[in-house]
Amino acid sequence: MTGLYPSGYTREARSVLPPLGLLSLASYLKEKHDVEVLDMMLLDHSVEDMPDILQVFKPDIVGVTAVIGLWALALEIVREVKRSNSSIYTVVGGPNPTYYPEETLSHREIDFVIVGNGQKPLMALCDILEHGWTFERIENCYMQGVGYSKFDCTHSSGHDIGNFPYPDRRFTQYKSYTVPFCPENPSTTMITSMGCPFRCAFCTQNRPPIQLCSVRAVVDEMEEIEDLGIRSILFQDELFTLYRGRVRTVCEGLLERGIRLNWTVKSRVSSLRPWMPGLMKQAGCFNIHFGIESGNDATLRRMNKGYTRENVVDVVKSVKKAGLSCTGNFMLAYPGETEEDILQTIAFAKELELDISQFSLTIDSPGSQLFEEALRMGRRTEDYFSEFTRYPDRGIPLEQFSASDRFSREQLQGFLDKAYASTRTLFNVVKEKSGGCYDGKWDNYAITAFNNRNSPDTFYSVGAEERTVADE
Ligand code: B12
Ligand code: SF4
Repeated sequence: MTGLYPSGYTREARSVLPPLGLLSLASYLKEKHDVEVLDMMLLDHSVEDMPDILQVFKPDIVGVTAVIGLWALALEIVREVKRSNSSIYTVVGGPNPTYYPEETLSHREIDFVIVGNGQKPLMALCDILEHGWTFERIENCYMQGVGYSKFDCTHSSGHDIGNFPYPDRRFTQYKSYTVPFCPENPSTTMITSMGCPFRCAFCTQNRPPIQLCSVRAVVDEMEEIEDLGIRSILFQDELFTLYRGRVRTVCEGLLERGIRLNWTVKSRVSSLRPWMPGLMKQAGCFNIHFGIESGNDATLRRMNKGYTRENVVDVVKSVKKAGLSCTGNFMLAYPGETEEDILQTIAFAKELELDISQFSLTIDSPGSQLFEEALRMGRRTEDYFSEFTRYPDRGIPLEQFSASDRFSREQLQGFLDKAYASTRTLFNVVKEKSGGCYDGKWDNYAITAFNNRNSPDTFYSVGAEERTVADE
């Protein structure tokens, strides 16, 4: 089986990160099946390369990861696989099919859709297809042509990330992943928990259950990463600092075993304990990333953030005092905000003197409380991600994303421009690290992910992911 990770950004200005989902699946499947993972983003492959790729790998099954932003591209890949060789089985999994399985399966080129953590259903599917057994119902797996009355994602504890082997990074060219803001490269990503118990109104990551890897598994995985010659790790946990005892034991484990890696985590202003930055620094942490979101206390309250501007100032100070760098994410044009409120947030980001600031326009993501409110108030009438999953060619214009209807498209763009021009951003880091030579456009600033590619004037702004994911 070959797992494909679609490519979607222009090369120069981005950090390419390993496809943890596919690597986790490959680690599990390799015990019984021949598996290859192709990171099309890393290798700069396009859909047009598919026929040649299939010639090389000669797969029986092709699995593709789908997140909403790259869904149009993922679907094109599946179509190209079927055009090149209709006898290859196509399987699609990942966050977007998990949220929208029925819409995903509405595309005839997809033979199977797997929801939730894919290890067990994918193994069962590969076993069946390999032995030529007739397809019987596999939990969390849906087959084309079968009329399902409902689509559910069952999550028993048997599906928790902690029950499966950690990702085997050797399935891709792991030394080729570099991240400009990491102190040393190569870099990789790691995830040790999924989910978050908080209830920020704009977020979709607070769905149960919370899944955790054991402390021992975390430290073992980091040791293997160090042995591979990788130097830095970006933790992708929504909230690494959620369980204090766990943070302490991971740090102590790293110190005891003498593991010297650079790492960065996402935290929440209200969940960082005063002792954490110092101990984390000793254990190799170089940066903490917060979803600060706003410089306006009224907006913070409406977001359900559970902290104030003043708390932010104290936490950022404590992080810097410990010698760590600090990254902050901000959301602009939250529903109810005036221009003055937005400018206050931009000014606050500047005042905090963060090492990196990231800004995004507020969207009311389906699945969030904000979206439910928009439905109740009649501002939304449909789940636009569901529509996009069914009809990706139509794209989603920026105006449709914005959760605020107070501003024109030009004004929204103006806020982003102002925010990025007046603070230190990732673009500055790339420029500095290249000795000032890098003069490209910071393309994360306007990701063309959701575009109908024929209409270049629609775009999805930076950090949508952080905005919904994370209290970084
Ligand atoms: C790391 C990350 C990124 C990285 C991706 C790096 C990479 N190469 O993977 C970066 C920063 C580039 C990124 C970007 C975006 N991201 Co992102 N990201 C995440 C994050 C924080 C962790 C993903 C991860 O590694 N998980 C760990 C692995 C083990 O889990 P997994 O990927 O879910 O995989 C499991 C299952 O999904 C399934 N599975 C996955 N793939 C496949 C494939 C097959 C064939 C099968 C059968 C099963 C299967 O099995 C896996 C193992 O159990 C998640 C949030 C989260 N906690 O998951 C958001 C998340 C995936 N991102 C999201 C979004 C929206 C985006 C963007 C579109 C944002 C934007 N501004 O454009 C872009 C898309 C572009 C892109 N390249 O992905 C959404 C997706 C929502 C959706 N409906 O699809 C998420 C869920 C966050 C959220 N709730 O908003 N992201
Ligand atoms: S924004 Fe962060 S803290 Fe808030 S619910 Fe989402 S993941 Fe949790």
